[in-house]
Amino acid sequence: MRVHLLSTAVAPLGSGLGGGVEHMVVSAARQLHDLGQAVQVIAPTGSKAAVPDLLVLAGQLASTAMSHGYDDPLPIEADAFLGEALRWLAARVRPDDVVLNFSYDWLPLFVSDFFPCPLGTLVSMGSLNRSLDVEIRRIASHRPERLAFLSEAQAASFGVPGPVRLIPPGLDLARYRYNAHPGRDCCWLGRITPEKGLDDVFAFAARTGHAVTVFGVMQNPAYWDGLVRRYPGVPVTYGGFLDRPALAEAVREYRAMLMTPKWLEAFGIVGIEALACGTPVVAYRRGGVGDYVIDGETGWLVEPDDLDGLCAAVERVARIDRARCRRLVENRYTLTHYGAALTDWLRALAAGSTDSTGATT
Ligand code: HBI
Repeated sequence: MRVHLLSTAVAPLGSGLGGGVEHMVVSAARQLHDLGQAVQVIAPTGSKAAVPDLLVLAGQLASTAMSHGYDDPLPIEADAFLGEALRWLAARVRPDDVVLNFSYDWLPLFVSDFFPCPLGTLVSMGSLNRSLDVEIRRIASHRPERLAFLSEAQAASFGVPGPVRLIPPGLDLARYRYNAHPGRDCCWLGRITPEKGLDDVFAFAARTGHAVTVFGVMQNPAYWDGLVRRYPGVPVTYGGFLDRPALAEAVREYRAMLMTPKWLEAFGIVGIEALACGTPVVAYRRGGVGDYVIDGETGWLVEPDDLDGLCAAVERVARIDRARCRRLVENRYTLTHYGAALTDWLRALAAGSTDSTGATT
């Protein structure tokens, strides 16, 4: 069996524009390789990743699924990267190979019915578009082993009946050093774009005077500039787009991480990166964060968009035991957990079981 990992089609690996999915693809390749699988990653031209076998293919990148309305038709370009990649794969895979698709797009879901080998999709975002929802629900009902999700809240957004297979990301804990004594105030991490809710961070800092360092790829500079103009003099600073090792070193210095998404964040990998260093997370109760932010134990959950609640919760972060935060990641979100979950999924895909949890029925 050869395992082919199809990366997100929105951006090259290494650009940061693929968000947490970039981390999931690269760490999946490394883990499966270490477990003895023959693995190949297929990603758009320009990709850079330290994986055993990286194949880059040319083709139009996909426009982000966030840019279309729920009922909009989805664009498909004749020379789309995804079309090229699927054509390349269809011509070469053997029946006992498996394709793991990390792109959140209609085409790989659709072709999975006719593909010459099992093709599973790790769904990386919540419900955004009707055509994708229909396809995901259809696969969930007739080939459930071909789907995996990041969190229960995300799976529920598609109206997929449970139980579902969950494969949350895993971290290399050696890279995240625990810190019991942080010296800095608050941090925020994510692509700088409206759906991540940076507005609320500026409003929070303006109201409380807490300093916030913002890390992440500057996807939408006009959005950032607008916020800086709207909130003159507030203690929010841009810390740049750091690579993951540098980020791990930075995040451990903060007393709290804020997560203020305006959309259903499927998981929010930055949240477990913070916890891995002992940094508690103060987050809106929206999407996958509820899986690892345990109210009063690993941080505080705030009702979505409740700015007063956010301000009050940050004042309570000293009550959180930082060692407990680290332990949660050790118990659930290591590379070992991730590799085991992926291996189990490969087994289910190869067996063609009909139960989404992997049990053959
Ligand atoms: N949009 N069309 C499309 N396909 C994706 O795979 C995709 C996306 N938007 C965002 C996204 N993936 C996520 O990976 C974000 O983490 C960037």
